[in-house]
Amino acid sequence: MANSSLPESALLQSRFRGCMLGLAVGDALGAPFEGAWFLKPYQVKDVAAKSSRLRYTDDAHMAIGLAESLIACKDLNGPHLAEVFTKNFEQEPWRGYGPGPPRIFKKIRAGLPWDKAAQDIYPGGSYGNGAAMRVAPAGLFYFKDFNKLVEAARAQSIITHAHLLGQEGAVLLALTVALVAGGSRAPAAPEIIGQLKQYAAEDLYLQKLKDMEALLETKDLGEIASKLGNGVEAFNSVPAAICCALRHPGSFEETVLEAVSLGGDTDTIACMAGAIAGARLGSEAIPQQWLEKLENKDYFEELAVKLLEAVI
Ligand code: F2R
Ligand code: MG
Ligand code: MG
Repeated sequence: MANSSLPESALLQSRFRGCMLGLAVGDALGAPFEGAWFLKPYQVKDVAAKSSRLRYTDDAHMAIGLAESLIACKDLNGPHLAEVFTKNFEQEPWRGYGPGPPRIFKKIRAGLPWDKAAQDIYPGGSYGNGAAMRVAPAGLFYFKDFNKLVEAARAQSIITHAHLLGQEGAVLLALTVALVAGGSRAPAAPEIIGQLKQYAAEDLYLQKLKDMEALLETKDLGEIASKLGNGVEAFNSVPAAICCALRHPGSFEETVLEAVSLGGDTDTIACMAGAIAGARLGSEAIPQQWLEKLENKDYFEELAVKLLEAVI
């Protein structure tokens, strides 16, 4: 993509659209395979080609909620966001939510404070990937200020994911989105990994970031899944999603097809990888045949435009 030749505002608009559309397309492509073993990219393409609609799940649904709240409040507002997440879930509870969030939304409705309701849902809180899968709009919104980005990524996490490992996954994903969306040219993989290491406080993520460096060129997807993970835990999915995006810096299609091909939590890994690839390459890089079928495509674009208007 020749994005670097576009004027700055058009470039940013393309990247913001690319991120919001990319996360939804990735989620929808991966959704039919969630929990599957390894796949071949052509299997993923075939299922998408035969589908009349590409339907997204809780991942993109919660990203919509985060974008709506950031746009309405012009900042991360915990109580407002908790209300938006809860209301959106109540309107569309069939989107395939993880086990924890619906229980938390009930507690919020029963009057528990937004930053307390998730504390005892699992021992130490949830380290599921639910906080990371939805965080990309915060990466866009705070792309100019990494301190605020980290604070916001954590604040949006604690509504449902109190565990530090759940929060750190969200921080790393949001930072990656900001790094590729923000500059005149997206940094190369070693530079991105180096920056992420500076923000990784937990040894588990630091080790996986080190492992990622050695996996950028491998042809063995099994090695990626076994070293970085492909599961529902944040630490077993965020590194894999970042790795897929860094391995294919010039292709949205290759990024998301690889993310789904890893198997496991396919919708979520592809959602996060799609957010990064879309933010890097812009909306023009997303195959038209997928965009045409994407459920609520116009709304994802509208949110992207409003997010950008709120930050420039
Ligand atoms: N829910 C699903 N997939 C199930 C199938 C859906 C089906 N296709 C359908 O259409 O209905 N996917 C979605 O859930 C994942 C995000 O989950 P989230 O929001 O993080 O939920 P939760 O419950 O907080 O955590 C998920 C699991 O992680 C483990 N876990 C978390 N913290 C733990 C802790 N402290 N100790 C032990 N285990 C912990 C638990 O197994 C949780 O159930 C995404 O994949 C999204 O797509
Ligand atoms: Mg899902
Ligand atoms: Mg999932």
